[in-house]
Amino acid sequence: MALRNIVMETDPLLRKTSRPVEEITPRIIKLLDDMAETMYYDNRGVGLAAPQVGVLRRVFVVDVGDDHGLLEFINPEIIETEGEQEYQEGCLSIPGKTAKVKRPAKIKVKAQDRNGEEFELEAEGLLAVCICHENDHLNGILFTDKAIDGKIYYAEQDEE
Ligand code: GNR
Ligand code: NI
Repeated sequence: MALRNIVMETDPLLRKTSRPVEEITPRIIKLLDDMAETMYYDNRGVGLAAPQVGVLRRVFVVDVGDDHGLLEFINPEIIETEGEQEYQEGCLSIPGKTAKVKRPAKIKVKAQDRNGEEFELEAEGLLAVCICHENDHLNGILFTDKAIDGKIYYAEQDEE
């Protein structure tokens, strides 16, 4: 495994639409492993999408610290949504900024796992927020685009 560099907000890569994974090659498996390691390296990371490490493929990983543990999504599709919730979001590509964003309260997502098996997952709370946030990355959308009333908060940077 290896850490990958995280692309920052101003990089045009973050505005591109990622392409579906057609075949789960060893390269995609390594991408998933590296993304998990990179996400865990920054202890605030609860998710990471492939374009954030410069790979324009429809892949993301999520771990919100619940009993699901690490979840890997290949070619995800949000197939149902219900209700609304607001959450103060951040992004590893946009350090120091947060904003409140409105997301569905509950979602159902369909995706493939690393074995190519299709699965469905129902999520609510932070897990639903995070899956929506990561899915937006695959479409070149950042949470700052969706900030309620356009309000961006400039958070204190953590000390190293
Ligand atoms: O680390 C992250 N924290 C976070 C907090 C609230 C809502 C969404 C997130 S996702 C973010 C990691 C990231 O940038 N994923 O793309
Ligand atoms: Ni993000």
